[in-house]
Amino acid sequence: MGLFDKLAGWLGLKKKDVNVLCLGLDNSGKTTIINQLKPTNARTQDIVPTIGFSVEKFKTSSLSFTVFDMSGQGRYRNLWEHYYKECQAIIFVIDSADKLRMVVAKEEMDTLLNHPDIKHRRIPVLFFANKMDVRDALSSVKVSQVLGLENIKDKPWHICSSDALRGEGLQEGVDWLQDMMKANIH
Ligand code: G3D
Repeated sequence: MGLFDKLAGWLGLKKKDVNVLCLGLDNSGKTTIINQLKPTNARTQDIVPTIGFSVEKFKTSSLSFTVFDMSGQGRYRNLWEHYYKECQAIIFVIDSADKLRMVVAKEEMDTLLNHPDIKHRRIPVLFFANKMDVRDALSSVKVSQVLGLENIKDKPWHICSSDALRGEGLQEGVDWLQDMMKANIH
């Protein structure tokens, strides 16, 4: 059962649509996480593997996920930024074992949070410090320090360690995100 099934059911009753963006560098674990989260009856809507840029969308009647890589695709940036306007929640995935690229992840996160379509909105942002099972992976506290999350003052955010292969840590993050989204929907 997808971890978002309950929320999808609740949104269905409320007749509301919610778009969740799942972002992060390539290889951070986005696809693995989303496969665990997406509601069981979600359909893959479109996978658009244009050169250098691919977006995946999953949708149930009420909940949709848009997933894409933020790395190595600088010139496609305007294509992915197009999705910012419609999102109501963000999941940002970090490979806690990839210390070399953590600074790149931070740059991407800063650019995202300063984008005009994101900056002034109180969108909840859930961070997964993924691959916690890898030896030498940074703890969620350390990842949070490297990313400077304490500087995010204008949005609710939360960070969880996760092992997406085993599904560990995902439920805690999803519970937090669902609470935030429910609080925003009347
Ligand atoms: P992406 O969608 O962000 O590009 P993927 O990332 O979900 O495709 O994952 C990239 C690789 O990391 C995959 O390995 C996947 O199995 C692995 N991975 C994802 N999450 C975890 C985790 O929590 N722990 C560990 N150890 N590995 C993880 P492959 O070998 O298939 O490329």
